[in-house]
Amino acid sequence: PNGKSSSGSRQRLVVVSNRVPVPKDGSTKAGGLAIALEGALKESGGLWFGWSGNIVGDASDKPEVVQGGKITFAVVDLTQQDYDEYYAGFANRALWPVCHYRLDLVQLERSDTDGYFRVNRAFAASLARLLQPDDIIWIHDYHFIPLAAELRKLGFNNRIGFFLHIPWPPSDVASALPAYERLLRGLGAYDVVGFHTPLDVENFQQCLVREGIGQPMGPNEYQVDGRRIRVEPFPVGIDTQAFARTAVSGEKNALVRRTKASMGDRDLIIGVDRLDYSKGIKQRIESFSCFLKSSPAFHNRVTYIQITPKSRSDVPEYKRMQHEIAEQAGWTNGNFGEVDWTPIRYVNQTVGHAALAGLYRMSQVGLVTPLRDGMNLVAKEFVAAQPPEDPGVLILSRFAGAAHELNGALLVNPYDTEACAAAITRALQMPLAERQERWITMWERLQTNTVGAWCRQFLSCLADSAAEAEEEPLE
Ligand code: GDG
Repeated sequence: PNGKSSSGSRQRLVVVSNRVPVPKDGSTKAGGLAIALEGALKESGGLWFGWSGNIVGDASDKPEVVQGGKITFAVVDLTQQDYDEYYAGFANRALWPVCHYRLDLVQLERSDTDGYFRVNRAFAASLARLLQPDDIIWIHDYHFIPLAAELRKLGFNNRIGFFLHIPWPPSDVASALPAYERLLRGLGAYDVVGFHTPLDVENFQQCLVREGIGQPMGPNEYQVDGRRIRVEPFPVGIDTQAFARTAVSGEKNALVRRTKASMGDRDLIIGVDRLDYSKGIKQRIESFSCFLKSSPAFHNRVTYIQITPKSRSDVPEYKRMQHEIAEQAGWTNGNFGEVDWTPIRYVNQTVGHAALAGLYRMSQVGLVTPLRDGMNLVAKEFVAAQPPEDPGVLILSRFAGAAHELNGALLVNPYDTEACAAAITRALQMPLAERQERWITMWERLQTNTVGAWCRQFLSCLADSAAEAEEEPLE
């Protein structure tokens, strides 16, 4: 999409992600990120490759190819063993907890580590069937760290970039990963490695240097195993204008109207998260209980809606957490609720996109308090959905990547339940002028740092890295 190939034609973009939004019945159903990637793919005509989502008895390495307009979608299946070891095992029980600083939840199985590298090798072999020499390749997320190294082994010299959607921890934490050095060298096989925040970049650089794997070559540039890599922050955004429009039209949504009617004149606090321990939902409910305890004047004056679709239910840590959170919510309602008032409406359901945007818009407070989060798009969506004449207040964890950008939020330490409770009280009492002042700085930021800008910046960095490599080849 950026730059020309040696033959002078536009280079094709190849995107790799674990799940691929293959169009069904001629239409795609995709979130903001998928839409942005689709936009980039359409520009040059592109290929989107990944897992089909299917588990089969005998997986073929020949991808199934579906044409959707200018984009070619190509997917492969996994066997049950692949899924258990690569996905539920190494990706979700080793990489996910370590990258979210949760060493207490790490499960190390040698077979999972082997499975992770084996499946990456198999993905590389399948993708190799479709690749052209000039393709520019953008690989997404923790499922595919070793993919570039496997492609290099097969002889591909293409420009390959990697973006990690989750945090990268400091070296003391990261080194708890099995095959730590191999993963770092795997990341060294990319031309550009991108993270959400400067902190993630700093942590990763520390890992490269401490392990003696990367030699600094210049600002954000390292030499790893004879290759040059760039390591940069690219904070992901949303399609801000489109989301704001959806929120306005979402006010007319039937669910939003029914919810509004059921609230009476109570204020609304909203939380939206996949059911994941990184999101700090249990601590958040504790904070809300603490708020109710310390502020009786707000009893029956406020409702907290927590929308929490289930996620990764086949991973035991997630199952355990589902019970804990449900118990916590039930306890709070039993303890503080009244016959005509349920303090928390806790739902394990997915809400439609327009309804969600409409619910954000009618909320006085957005509670986004992950214990650790790469970025957190809910925080950005909440801000984008607010009415400028009467904006709600965002309470945001300082451990979300979004905290680096959204400094108009009330930043909190999510482990400090009393401080979070005080922030809820402050948000509910905040004067209009202060709410507007805080909101406008965040809104302006979200106008610039959109998901489209994120895509363009990453791809232009990847294209520049190619130009630099030609100008100054390594000895
Ligand atoms: C990973 C990183 C990073 C949630 N419930 C419903 C619903 N959602 C949508 C939200 C939002 C998205 O899902 C969640 O995105 P987040 O960014 O908050 O979190 P992760 O899923 O953990 O994403 C994260 C992200 O990748 C991008 O790089 O920001 O740090 O962990 O868009 O709105 N959407 C609808 N109904 C729901 O019930 N329609």
